Amino acid sequence: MEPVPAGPLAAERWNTDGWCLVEGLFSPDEVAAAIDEVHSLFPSADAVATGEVRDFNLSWDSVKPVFPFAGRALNRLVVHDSVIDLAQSLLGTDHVRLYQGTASAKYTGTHDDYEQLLHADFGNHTLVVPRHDVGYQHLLLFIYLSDVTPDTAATRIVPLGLTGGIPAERTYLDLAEYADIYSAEVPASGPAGTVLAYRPDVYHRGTALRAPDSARFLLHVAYKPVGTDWAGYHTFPIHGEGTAWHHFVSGATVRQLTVLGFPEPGHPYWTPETLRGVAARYPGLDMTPWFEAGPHGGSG
Ligand SMILES: O=C(O)CCC(=O)C(=O)O
Repeated sequence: MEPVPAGPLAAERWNTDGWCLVEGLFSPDEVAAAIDEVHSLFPSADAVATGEVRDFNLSWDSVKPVFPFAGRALNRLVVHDSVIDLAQSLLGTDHVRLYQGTASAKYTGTHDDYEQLLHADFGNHTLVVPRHDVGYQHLLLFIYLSDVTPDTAATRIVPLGLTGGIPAERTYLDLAEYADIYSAEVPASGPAGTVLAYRPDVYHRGTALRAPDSARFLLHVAYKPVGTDWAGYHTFPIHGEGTAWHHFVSGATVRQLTVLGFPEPGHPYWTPETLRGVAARYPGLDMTPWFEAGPHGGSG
């Protein structure tokens, strides 16, 4: 299935197949800057191929860098207006929250070949099972930061229509029992800058790189509707004392902060005291919209 612009066709695929490939969400410069920055987090394909890299954990289960990243280019994609627009449109609500932002790398010829069983991500994205209607669905995204082809570890995906009979609680599919489902998987290929959007009950699996001396880099990003406390992956307040967070906040928009759970201008949280305190905590953040919306009472 080829990438399409965000719009009715992408939405139809998301609703019918449970996944779609979206193109054109970012400018070429934004993609190029993010690729440069991801290379500062991970070894290059060449460095791995030549054996130069010795002290880097290349296995898939290694701890991965998470949002907020130290630079601006990756953060920009995670909370890009077009990504938030996509989340709002596919989830059918304006009230969305980012709940995952992480970067990953895979290489040709490492001891971990990255071949996975078909699985659905709700196993580690929610405490319950997926529900499809508005207000309950979540959106998982892979933002490609290298060209992704069947030989460079394109994720294999199965359209939802073929997996409807699988019991709702089954997160992993046995190779022999579900051989017919494995034979129906297709690669989610696309050039750097493409976004794979998929639902948490869509069966998919990671695969090995077969192209010589190659690497695949991507961002894993997920959004959910407000109020779905049973779904999650990271918490952001844990980063509140870090320089990456402060750097991010100093350039962030109201919309970007809102999807992270920061109280919106006009929210009852804001009192004269909290307005002053937050402004003091983040001297680089232009708090004009929060001050203009005013306080809601309190002790300040
Ligand atoms: O690497 C991929 O293509 C998919 C990874 C994945 O599905 C996972 O780790 O859960």
